[in-house]
Amino acid sequence: SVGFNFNVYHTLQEQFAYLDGLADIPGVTVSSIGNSVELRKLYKISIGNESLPKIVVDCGIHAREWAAHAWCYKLIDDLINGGSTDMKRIKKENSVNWIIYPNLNPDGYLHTWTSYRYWRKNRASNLPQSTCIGVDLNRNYDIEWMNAGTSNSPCSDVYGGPSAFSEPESQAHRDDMLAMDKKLAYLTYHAYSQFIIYPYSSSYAAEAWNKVELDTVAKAMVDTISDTTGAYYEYGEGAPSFYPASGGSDDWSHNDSGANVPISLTIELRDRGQYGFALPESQLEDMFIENLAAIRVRNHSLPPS
Ligand code: 0X9
Ligand code: ZN
Repeated sequence: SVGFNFNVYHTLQEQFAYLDGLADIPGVTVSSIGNSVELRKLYKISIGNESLPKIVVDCGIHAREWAAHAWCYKLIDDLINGGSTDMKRIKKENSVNWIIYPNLNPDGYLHTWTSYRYWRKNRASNLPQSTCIGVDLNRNYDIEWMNAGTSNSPCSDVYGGPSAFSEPESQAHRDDMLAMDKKLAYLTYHAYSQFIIYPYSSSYAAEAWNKVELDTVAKAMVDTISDTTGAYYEYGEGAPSFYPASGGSDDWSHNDSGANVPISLTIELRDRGQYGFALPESQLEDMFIENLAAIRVRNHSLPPS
């Protein structure tokens, strides 16, 4: 990671070079869970002993949300190097195996660098139905698929795809999640809004079995953020407090017909709309500080580095 500046946005090539460089570090495993539509790797980073309970984190389901990708790289670095040079933190946090998918939509991300900064979806061809490209991966999971806040038009930015789990990116994520045991939490990072969302978003009727616990954790996270940098984040149940939108990775991960992870949250990172997806790099440092604190509110409380 020598030379990798976490406080700036990186090209896909730089991201992949950084990830490949992690393979030499003891206690860190770098793998690929499959390929994207355009056959790029879907990286998975495991930090800590793989027999331990897991906290699963992903970033970059939506291509244009660059704050999220930046966050995953910072988290990886903090888990490996935070605290000291002799991996003191990795040892202290060895009650958890951290699983991080730092970029679940690499084709879309590349497109935001080369062609169109505000691309959201993957880069699936929708031929012969349409010449419009892409499926919204966060409408493609099998949880009330195509029910709400989504579209069956391939030209829409919230196109849910021809069927649930039609996309190689969501399929690979599903298969890897289902293959892992002892999952304590699933945290999927998006931008922007400064909002922590818990299930369900898929409909107003659906209710998480542990809604009280989810609400308590989300509140603790936003309080920690506020105490750390003073940033104002909101929190709440998806459909009523954010908006209804079905087929999301958070709801699928929580549901017992999906990955069955008790704590499942979408964290919408900075900002609240001033710069939106084009968050200035100058805000990344504070965003990291507040979210490094927030992600540790639960079992593994360590001071932020
Ligand atoms: O609409 C989304 O997919 C997320 N917001 S974003 O602006 N990053 O696109 C919110 C996802 C909340 N969870 C579900 N709708 N399941
Ligand atoms: Zn998003």
